Amino acid sequence: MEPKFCKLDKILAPFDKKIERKLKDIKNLFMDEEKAEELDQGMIIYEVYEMENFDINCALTLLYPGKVGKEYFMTKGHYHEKEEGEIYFCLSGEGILLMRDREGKIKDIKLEKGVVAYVPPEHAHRVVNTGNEILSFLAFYSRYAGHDYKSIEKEGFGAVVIEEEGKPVIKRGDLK
Ligand code: PAN
Ligand code: ZN
Repeated sequence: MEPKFCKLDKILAPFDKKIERKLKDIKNLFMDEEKAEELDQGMIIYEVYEMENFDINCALTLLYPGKVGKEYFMTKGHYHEKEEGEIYFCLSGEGILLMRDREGKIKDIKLEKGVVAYVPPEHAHRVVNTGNEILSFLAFYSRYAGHDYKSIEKEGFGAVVIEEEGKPVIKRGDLK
């Protein structure tokens, strides 16, 4: 097992894996799917740079600012397949970390530079960019945690973050 390092110069470098999510990949997550169809499908909503290690992975997410209608850009959101928690560390921007337990109860933490947040096991998590600049954050999680996207795709998250009178508002309920 060799020690390894990454440099945080906008991206983790050298990183092992890069994921790009474009609007076309996640348009079905937004409430107003018609509006999503009207926008540029090739627009990048977020990028993830992952450093894979022996047991603990580290990933940098760059989530771009923007909205589909009133709804802010966001990540897909997932549960971990194993009962594993995760640490988020916000580097820049403004946003909301949404968490949903298995009963559908929603919790949230405001993200801004310097916030370290713990996502408990059995909580789906999604990040929403409520600001005008890139929201960047690091995530630290078990390499063996696994990502379950299907449950959220099937059940929905149960909360959306929309802009009302220029401010982000979390709407809970039987929403997407
Ligand atoms: C993060 C997320 C990253 C992208 O690294 O994977 O922000 O979000 P989605 O995976 O929901 O598309 C994390 O939570 N890792 O476990
Ligand atoms: Zn995660």
